[in-house]
Amino acid sequence: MKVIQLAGFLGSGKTTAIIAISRRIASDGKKVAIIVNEIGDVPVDAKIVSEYGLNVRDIGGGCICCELLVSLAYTLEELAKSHSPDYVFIEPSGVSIPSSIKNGIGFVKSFDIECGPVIVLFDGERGQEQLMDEDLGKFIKRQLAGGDIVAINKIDILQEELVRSIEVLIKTINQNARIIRISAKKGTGLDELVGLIA
Ligand SMILES: Nc1nc2c(ncn2[C@@H]2O[C@H](COP(=O)(O)OP(=O)(O)OP(=O)(O)O)[C@@H](O)[C@H]2O)c(=O)[nH]1
Ligand SMILES: [Mg+2]
Repeated sequence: MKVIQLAGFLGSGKTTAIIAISRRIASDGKKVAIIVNEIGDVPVDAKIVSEYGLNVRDIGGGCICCELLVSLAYTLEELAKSHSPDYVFIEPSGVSIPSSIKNGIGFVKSFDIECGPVIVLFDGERGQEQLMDEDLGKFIKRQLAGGDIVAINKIDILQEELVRSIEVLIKTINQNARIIRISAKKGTGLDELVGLIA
């Protein structure tokens, strides 16, 4: 069971990307499960995701990178026992810290679990403006720094020049990440992304 975290700030396209990637992997005959973390009361995203016939667990009422880290470990164990999926995608809330969740996955030791790469989505439409805000910018940088793969999303609505400047910017924040371009909505770049995680 390979566990892949797909992080990114609010509205960066996590749910759209997870559905698109999961459907690709599932169509190859692999079993996929998804864990969604919603801070608010209503697990809207979990409902959306389960409509696609994917196995979904929703952890609500708090953040899985802090107070609900144990719930995450428990949910992973439960999923492994009940469904033994090949892949589990985690959509943390938009305000979570990827490295903390990675540590939480490390707590799960009772079965065969492989920690896959951490993917951080960068919102190509709003991310540059968000980075310019002092506090928000610091937070988004911290998220980006935690990614093994940084995927610049929404390239379907971006000019080439802008995408290039975003790539340069991300390299200054995270020298080690593999930076790719995707459109979760149109499917561009998703084969490459699946190739990097599968
Ligand atoms: N143009 C464009 N819009 C996108 C793309 N991916 C996502 N969106 C849009 O961005 C908005 C947010 O997408 P979501 O997938 O809900 O983003 P999210 O990161 O899950 O959002 P939260 O869970 O609320 O943090 C929606 O209106 C999507 O349709 C993309 O590749 N291109
Ligand atoms: Mg979402």
